[in-house]
Amino acid sequence: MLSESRFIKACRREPVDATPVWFMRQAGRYMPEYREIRGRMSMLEAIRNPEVSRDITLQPINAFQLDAAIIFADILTPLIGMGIDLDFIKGEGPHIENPLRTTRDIDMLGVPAAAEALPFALEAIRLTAAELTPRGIPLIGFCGAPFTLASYAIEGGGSRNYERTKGMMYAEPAAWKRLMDKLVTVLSDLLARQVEAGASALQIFDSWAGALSPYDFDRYVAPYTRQLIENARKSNVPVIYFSTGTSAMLDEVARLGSDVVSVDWRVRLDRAWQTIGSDRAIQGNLDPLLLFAPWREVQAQADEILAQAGGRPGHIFNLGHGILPGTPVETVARLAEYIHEKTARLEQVNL
Ligand code: 1CP
Repeated sequence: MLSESRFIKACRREPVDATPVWFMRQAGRYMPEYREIRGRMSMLEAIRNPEVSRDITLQPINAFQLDAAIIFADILTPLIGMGIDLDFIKGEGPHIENPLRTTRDIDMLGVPAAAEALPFALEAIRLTAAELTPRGIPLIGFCGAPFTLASYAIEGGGSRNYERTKGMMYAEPAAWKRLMDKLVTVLSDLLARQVEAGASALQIFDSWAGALSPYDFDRYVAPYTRQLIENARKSNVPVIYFSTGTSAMLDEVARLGSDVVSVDWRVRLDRAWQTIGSDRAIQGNLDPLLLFAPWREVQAQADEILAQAGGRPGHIFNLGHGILPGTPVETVARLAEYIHEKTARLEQVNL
């Protein structure tokens, strides 16, 4: 049934009645309903409570015309089960008390099964899919990519220059390989279990891959990311690879083998598609900052993206990165509606 949904059809490059839309980080602080829940509990408490996770996941689905939901969780929670002491600090973001600094730290990391380390995450997917399936809306399961997760685990939080991460990569290649292999094992299991629990598609977030040169990406990172994608595709659901800042190495990105490539706004969608190849679906690519602009500007730039997609099957409208806190809710609502209206009309014209 969900294979007939716009979103899944577009992932498979089948024709659709209107371009599907969802927004990365569509559940979050810009929504008053979300702030209300977070006023009562911490980020980790919310993630560890399957009913709360379900309720937050459904908030944007109930508020806007979206064609897919993404489970409320975080890319960093799998690190906890591996032995990393993670917390989310208010106003600062993720913080790790015991970052990986030595090869011994890497050897000490556990490789737990998702069913043991993240039972709440799988239960949240079961509860959410039970609500969404009758409504015909697919649920996206996700994980972080090995490089992006390693960067948090090694730096201890967000980073500007990734000094320690690259330092480990260059100076301790054998330990780096062991770390990447452990992450691929943990993440492959997590993705497979998410599909078993009811996820209809999988997205791999490689938010910081753009910090790498094409050489480093190919040599130190891509083999592991490719392996993760290959493992994920065995679950027979579409796999989306998302990254930012990678527009100068989209050929390398395409070679990772995902069904859908998510691109940011630093590249024209039509050029990105040319590089990636017409045998792949493409997701993107409005600058999330545009949602703060007057509607005429949002509309003009959304029109431009749709024109670049050119009505070809396999376009999923999204942002190039997550919705920012403070984004006007009305613009999010209006944009989702507008994409549907505009592309439904386009199809009639084409007929
Ligand atoms: O709708 C959704 O997408 C919600 C589910 C979700 C997802 C897919 C959350 C909830 N986080 C993520 C992925 C995630 N987490 C990524 C990849 C996507 C991206 O690049 O935006 C990354 C890098 C993280 C790490 C993380 N978690 C950050 C970024 C810090 C940095 O280094 O810049 C932050 C601030 C968090 C906390 C977090 N996770 C999710 C939310 C809604 C929040 C904010 C918590 C809050 O303030 O209430």
